[in-house]
Amino acid sequence: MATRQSGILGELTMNILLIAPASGPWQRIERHRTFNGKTFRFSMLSLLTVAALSPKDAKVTIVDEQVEDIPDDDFDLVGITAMTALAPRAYELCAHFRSRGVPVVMGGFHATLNPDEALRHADAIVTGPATGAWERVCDDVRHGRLQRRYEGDPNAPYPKTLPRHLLESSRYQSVNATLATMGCRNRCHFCSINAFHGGNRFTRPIVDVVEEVRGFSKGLFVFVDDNLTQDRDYALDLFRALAPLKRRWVIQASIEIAEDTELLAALADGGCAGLFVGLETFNSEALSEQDKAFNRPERYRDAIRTLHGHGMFVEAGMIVGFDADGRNVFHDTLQMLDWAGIDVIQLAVLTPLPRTPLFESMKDRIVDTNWEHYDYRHAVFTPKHMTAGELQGGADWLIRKFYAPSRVLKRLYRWLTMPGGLRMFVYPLALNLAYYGRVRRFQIRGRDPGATVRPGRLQTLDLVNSR
Ligand code: B12
Ligand code: SF4
Repeated sequence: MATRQSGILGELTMNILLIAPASGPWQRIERHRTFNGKTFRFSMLSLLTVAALSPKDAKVTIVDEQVEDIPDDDFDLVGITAMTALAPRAYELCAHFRSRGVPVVMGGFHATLNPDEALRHADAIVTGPATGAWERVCDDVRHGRLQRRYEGDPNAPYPKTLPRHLLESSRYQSVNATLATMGCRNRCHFCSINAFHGGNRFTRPIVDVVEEVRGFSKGLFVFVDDNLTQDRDYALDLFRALAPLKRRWVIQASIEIAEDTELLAALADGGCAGLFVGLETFNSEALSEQDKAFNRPERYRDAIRTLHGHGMFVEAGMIVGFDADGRNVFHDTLQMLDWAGIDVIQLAVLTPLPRTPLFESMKDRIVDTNWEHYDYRHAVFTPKHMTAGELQGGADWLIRKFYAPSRVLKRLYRWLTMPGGLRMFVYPLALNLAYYGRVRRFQIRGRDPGATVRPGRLQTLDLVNSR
C-alpha cells in the first residue's frame, strides 16, 4: 500500500481524502456565491468526525463538491459520505479512485441502509457511526488488510473537538454546527433516523458541548440533533448550561415544546433564536397514517405564537404527497401556513427512503428508482389521489407561492411589528431571502393541480373556519 515514509524517524504517514459529493445543479454551486463572496454552508460534521478519528500523523483533506473540485493528488485512502440522493455520485467517485488503485471506503446513511449495494461500488463500508470503526479502517489500510465491512460503535465517545480548520476555504463560509444528541425514539414512517440509529438515543456530556460552543466564533450556530428535546431533563440542563455563554443558536425540536413552559423558558434564556419543527402537514389523517399523530395541527397556530412570543422564529418542515392528500393539499397548505404564521418552510415531496416503513409500504408504487431523485424535490412514486406529475407540479407551485415577494414581505413586516421583533428580524430575513433566491435560481414554477377541483377541501380548512 501507498503509505509513505516521512520525518527523520521514517514513520508511516497517510494521505487521506474525505469527500462530500454533490450532484446535478448542486455541483460547484459556488458560482452562485451568496455571502460575502462565499458559499454559505453548515460545517460538515460527518466528515469532520471521520477526520477527528483519523491517525494523528495523517494528512487529511476534506472536499465539499458543492464548492470545490475533486483533487487529483496521490491519496492512500478515500472516504466518501453519502445520503441516498448522493449515492449515484458517490459511486462515480468510487469508480474514479478505484481505477487508480486507491482504496475507497463509504459511510453515512446510504451505505448503512444499503450495505450490499454500496459494497458493489466501494472497497469497504462503515455502517453506523464512524466511531470505533474508522480507526480500524485506517490501521487496516496501513497494514494492507482492509476488510469489506466495519460496524461503528454507537457507545464509543464522540470526539471532544473536531478539526474545524480543515473546512477553512476562501470559497466557503461555514456556519458552525454541532450536536448534543443523536437518534430519536419515534418512528415516523417516512424518516430514516430510526432505521439508522435503531431507535437508540445517544447524548454527549453537556460539559463537552458547552466547551465546544465556547470555542466557536461569534454568530449563530446550529444544533443538528434530530430531536434535541426528546430527553427533557438533559435538554433542560443543556439549555441552562448554555445560558451564561450568551450565544444565539437554532435547534430541531418537536412542536410540543411550545406547551412545556419550563423547557421553553430555559430554551429562550439559553439563547435559542429559532427552531426547525417537523410539522409535516395540516392533515391529521396523514399524520396518523405516518405514526406522527402526536403532532396536533389544531394547536399549531397557538404554538407558533408562543414561540414567537419568546423571540424565536419557526422554520417548518412540510411534506406533501401522503395517501390522505388530495389535489387540494397544495392550496390548503398554503392557506394554513399563512394562518399559522410560519416564518420559513422547507417543503418536501414525500419520499420513500430505503429501509423506512414508508418504503416498505410503497414498494409497488415506486416509479423512479434513480436515487439521485430521492432528494425531497422529486415525485418518485404514484400518489393515491393524483398523478406523480401533479404532485411534482403542486409542490413546485406551493414553494413558489410561499416565497412570492408579497408573502415574504408580509412575514417580515410581522417581525418588524412584533414586540422585540426588530432584534430578531435578521434571521427570518436571511432565511426567506435564501429560499427566495433558490426558487429563482432553480426556476421553480409548477402548477396547482387542485385549481380546477376546488370543492371537497381537506378537513384542514375547518381549522381556519373554526377560529
Ligand atoms: C445537516 C444536515 C444537512 C445539511 C448538510 C450540511 C453539511 N454540510 O453536512 C444540508 C442542509 C445541506 C442537508 C441537505 C439535505 N439533507 Co440532510 N441532514 C442533515 C442532518 C440534520 C445532520 C447531519 C449531520 O451533520 N449529522 C451529524 C453527523 C456526526 O452524523 P452523520 O452525518 O450520521 O455521520 C456519522 C455516520 O453517518 C458516519 N459517516 C457519515 N459519513 C461517513 C463517511 C465515512 C467515510 C465514514 C467512515 C463514516 C461516515 O460517521 C459519522 C460520525 O459518526 C441529518 C440528520 C442527522 N441527524 O444526521 C439530515 C439528513 C442526513 N439529511 C437528509 C436529507 C434527505 C437531505 C436532503 C436530500 C433533503 C433535504 N433535507 O433537504 C438534502 C440534500 C441536498 C443535496 N443534494 O446535497 C436525510 C438523509 C436520509 C437518507 N436516507 O439519505 C437526513 C438523515 C434527515 C432525515 N431525517 O431523514 N442536510
Ligand atoms: S421525523 Fe422527527 S420525530 Fe419523527 S422519527 Fe424522524 S426525527 Fe423522530
